[in-house]
Amino acid sequence: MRYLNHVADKFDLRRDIQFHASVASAYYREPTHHWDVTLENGERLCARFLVTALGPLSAPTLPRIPGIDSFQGQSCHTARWPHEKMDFAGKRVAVIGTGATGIQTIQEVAKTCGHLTVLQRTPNWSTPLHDSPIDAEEMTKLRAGYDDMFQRCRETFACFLHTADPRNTFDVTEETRQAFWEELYASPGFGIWIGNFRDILTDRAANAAISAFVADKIRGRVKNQVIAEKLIPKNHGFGTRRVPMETGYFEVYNQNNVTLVDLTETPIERITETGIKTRDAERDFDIIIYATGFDAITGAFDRIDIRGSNGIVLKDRWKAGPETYLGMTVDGFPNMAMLVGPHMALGNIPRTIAYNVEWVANLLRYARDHHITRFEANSADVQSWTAHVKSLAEGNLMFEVNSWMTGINTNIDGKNVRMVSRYSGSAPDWRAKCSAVADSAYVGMTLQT
Ligand code: NA7
Repeated sequence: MRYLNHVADKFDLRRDIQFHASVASAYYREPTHHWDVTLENGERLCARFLVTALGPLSAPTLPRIPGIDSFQGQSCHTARWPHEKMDFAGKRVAVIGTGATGIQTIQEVAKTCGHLTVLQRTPNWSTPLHDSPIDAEEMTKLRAGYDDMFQRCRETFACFLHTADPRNTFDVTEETRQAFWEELYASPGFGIWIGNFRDILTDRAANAAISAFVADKIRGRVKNQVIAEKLIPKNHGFGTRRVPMETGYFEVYNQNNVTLVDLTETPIERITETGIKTRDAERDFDIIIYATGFDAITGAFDRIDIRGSNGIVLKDRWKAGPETYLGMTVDGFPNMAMLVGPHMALGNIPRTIAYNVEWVANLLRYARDHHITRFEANSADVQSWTAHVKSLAEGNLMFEVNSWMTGINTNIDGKNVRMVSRYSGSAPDWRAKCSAVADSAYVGMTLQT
């Protein structure tokens, strides 16, 4: 927050931002080639071009559990965390959800609470983050290396410093493999996921081997082996969902003030005025934290009534999965460009978004300089880009499991069928394709004055 405020101040950005402006609808007007945008407070705005910057993880979802409004204690979704400090000392706290957010929340709350109850539906493969304070000397070194770091992030598959090891899992001996995995498990950051053998997400045997390695680590860290088994995922392999990074997460279950409730054995029946009723017990809580995730990638678009030419509704257009050109435009929605929309390379978003912003800004600059009043992706090119994105997902084990990355959200109607909503090729490939389009005066799009 401090950093974002610093950037806003440094570049004097606030004068160009209208805060507390929730957009209710955006309608494209064909006769005049412009967008009419209406805010929830009724204010109306008019613009030639509409750039969406909605974020892939910005539409939080609460679970569909009866009685959720009846709880009299304190409760919140993790993405709507109160600005005032929450005090857990001596409190009975429940956390629902064990994704990346739940895991970070659980390991912090467990430090100070009276009693913590974790309500888990699906465990996730979590590995150590190993972060630590950076001293002045190291910071100086890091600062001196910024140019190299940014250059490396431009070159790697997912724009991270880490990138896949060129070897396959079974190219090396068992001894070398185990030593490599031990090294990754002991290293900071995403290395064990992003910097692992190149085939861990495409070869089932390789994926099973790294999963077995991480499962043993969990068994070694959790004293009660019945609980350890509950914390080891059984319905998906390591890395096929976003790997939550943790600091002391598994050790939390060795504390006697922490209880793990397995919702597959005893599902939640309702939230009551005083707590949570599962099939086998009723527990009272002072605080309930919903770490239940997001209607990801397309969810924030679905929450706005976006209508293109001929009144097509974007939500309907994308019912069976998003269709885009380059992840930045959609046919039927002229003059609309997306930042971090579906079908673009995600990876290290702060890095990929920089290119995304430049590409869109260049398109708008080109339109201004060439007196273009209307641009639209051609339907055939949207179809072929979408087919290309889907073909990249083939054989990638991440697309064979339920997760926010495959568009599954059990708390929303119509989000129960897996879809390919993100580009899974390399970021350099994606950028090269997008740059080729821009360099050829926007092949695949129709531009009109
Ligand atoms: P996630 O990763 O989508 O996790 C949401 C968690 O909430 C997950 O464990 C879900 O279990 C659980 N959940 C959702 N609905 C329910 C209901 N109704 N009952 C019980 N449990 C439920 O969201 P995060 O916020 O943790 O992380 C999102 C991304 O943000 C993360 O990957 C990073 O990239 C940043 P399920 O697995 O569906 O059984």
